[in-house]
Amino acid sequence: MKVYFCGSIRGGRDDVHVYRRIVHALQSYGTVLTEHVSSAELSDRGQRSHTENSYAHMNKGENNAASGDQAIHNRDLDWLRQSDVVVAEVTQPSLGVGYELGRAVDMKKKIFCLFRPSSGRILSAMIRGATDVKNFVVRDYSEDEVEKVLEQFFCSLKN
Ligand code: 6IA
Repeated sequence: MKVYFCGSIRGGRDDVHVYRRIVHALQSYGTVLTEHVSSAELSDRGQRSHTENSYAHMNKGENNAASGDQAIHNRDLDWLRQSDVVVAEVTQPSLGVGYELGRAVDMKKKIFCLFRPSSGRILSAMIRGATDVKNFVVRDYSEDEVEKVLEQFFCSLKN
C-alpha cells in the first residue's frame, strides 16, 4: 500500500511533531511516499535541507525558486497519482494541503483528514463540508489518539 501524507510546510511548521508521529504510525501500513513532510529539517522558509537537495536534480541547471517549485509540484502530483490512500493532517491551514486534497478528490482517492479541535481552530468548510464526497473522511482527534484513529481507518478499508 502506498500512502500519500499531507501536512503544512509553508503554511507553518508548528505541528511537525504530530506529523512525525502520524508518519511513524503510517509506516506500519505501507510505504509513505511523502515522509519528508514530517522532517524537522524542513522549514517553512526553504532552507537547505535533505528534501530540497533531493529535488535539486530536477531543476535542470536552473537555480531559481520557481523551477524548484515546479519540480516539487510535478513530483508530488506523480506521487499523489501513485498513492492508494491520502492521509492529511489539516489542523494547520495550508494552501498546498488544500490543493492536494482537491486534486486527490478529482483522482477519486481514499482520503482521511485528521483535525485537532484542541488547537482552537475551526476547520475550513471546504474540508469539513465535503461529506458528500465518496471516500472522504474527516476525523477529529487528539495527539495521543494518532495510532488508534489510524488503526480504525485502515481497518475500515478492509471492509
Ligand atoms: O502550502 P504548503 O507548503 O503548506 O503545502 C504543503 C503540502 O504541499 C505538503 O503536503 C507537501 O506534500 C506539498 N509540498 C509543499 N512544499 C513542498 C516541498 N518543499 N517538498 C515537498 N512537498 C511539498 C518546499 C520547499 C521547502 C524546501 C520549504
